[in-house]
Amino acid sequence: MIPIDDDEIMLATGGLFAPTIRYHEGRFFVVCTNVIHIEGATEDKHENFIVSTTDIYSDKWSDPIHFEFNGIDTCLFFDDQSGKIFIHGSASPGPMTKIHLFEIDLNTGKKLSEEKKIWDGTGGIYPEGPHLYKKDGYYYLVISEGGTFEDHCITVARSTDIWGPYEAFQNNPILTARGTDNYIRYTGHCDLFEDDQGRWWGVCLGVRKDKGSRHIMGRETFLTPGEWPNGGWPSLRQVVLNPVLKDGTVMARAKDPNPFQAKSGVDYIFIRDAKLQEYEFSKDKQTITIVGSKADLSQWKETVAFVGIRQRKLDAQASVKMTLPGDNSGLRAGLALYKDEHRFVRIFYDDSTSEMVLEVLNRAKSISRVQRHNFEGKGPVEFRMKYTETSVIFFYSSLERSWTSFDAFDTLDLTGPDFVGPVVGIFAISEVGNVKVKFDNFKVDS
Ligand code: 6LW
Repeated sequence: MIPIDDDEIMLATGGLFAPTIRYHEGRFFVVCTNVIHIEGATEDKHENFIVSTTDIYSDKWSDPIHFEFNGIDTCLFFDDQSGKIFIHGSASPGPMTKIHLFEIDLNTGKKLSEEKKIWDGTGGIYPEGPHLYKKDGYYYLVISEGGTFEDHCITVARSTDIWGPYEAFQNNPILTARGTDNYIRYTGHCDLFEDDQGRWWGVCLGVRKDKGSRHIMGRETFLTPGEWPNGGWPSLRQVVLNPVLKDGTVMARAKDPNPFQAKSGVDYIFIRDAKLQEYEFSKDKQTITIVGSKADLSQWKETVAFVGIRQRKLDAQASVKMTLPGDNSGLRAGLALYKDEHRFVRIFYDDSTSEMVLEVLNRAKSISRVQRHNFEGKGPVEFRMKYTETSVIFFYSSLERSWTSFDAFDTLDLTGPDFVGPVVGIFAISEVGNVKVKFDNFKVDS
């Protein structure tokens, strides 16, 4: 647990940190870091790797090419001047991480040069998220500083030599929401790109933080317009929900249904290394049968019989129908709004007490609440979760009982300094072992 500003606590964060996508000579590359916490160790283990594909929508990627780098936020740069390929990243240890660079053999992951520090930012903590660009004869290095939350910002430096020395822009940061009461805050970790009309944009992380400090979705990805004059420095507009471009165009979210629909099942998320042999998905992905795990959501060592989809909207709903496997299954199974092993809310059927249960847990805020309803139903049970920016309410119904709800809870109960937002998932826990639970029509609005 890491204390953060205004005595909030950031809980252990691990797994895949910020990936970068790059395109070069017909191939898409994703470079990323899997951050592993080793119990009792003071340093995280950083597994850096590159995967690639010629068709980004094919869902067919190469095996990972691993490479040695003690840090996160690795990014690829293809230098048209030298024909060389470079990795740059945020080298540990923190909080004063450094931006390092080295040449790499993309086929083997082997370092082809020594690894050198090229910049340590403008003095903010955690210089990270480095992205190199070549423009008008300069190498531009855009990074994030200030840490993930209130002080997050974007700074830039440039050099005529990729190895430096890099000269910092006099008017850094080029993007930050610190010290404002904007709705969109914690903006940082930005990648710049030019669209096919020659307009520059920044795609960055941030949160939607309401006046009550709720930001249940955690960090989301935002797009903001920028400028990058020839020979000059890049600039970015403060991130707002619907930016108005110079030509008067108002940028708005894609109309529902969202055209960016993932192929069914490709957005399923599991907890740690799932035992996929214990999941059965029907061809149309509408029926999911899972074998209950002994490990519960609240522990952090083993995988759990859980499969979910990221919550993508503030005001929406999720639902699923569950068929109970019969008596003495020792089963606890249902629908969860899950952030991590310390923070989740779940509605579930408890076979050992024949009750419907709502559990709200957030160890970082010392919140632990349970509500129980007697439930004698035997047929299929339907669960529903309706959520808005400020509150969530869980319902259940069965052949024997019409829709019944538990008390709504404030999203502030699950809000906290974290990297990502919640996952809505189905789960099945059983001490008995080999208890199969069938879920139908699992839907999360997107
Ligand atoms: C990302 C790092 C960060 O790797 O968050 O806030 C990490 N900064 O740059 C996860 O997105």
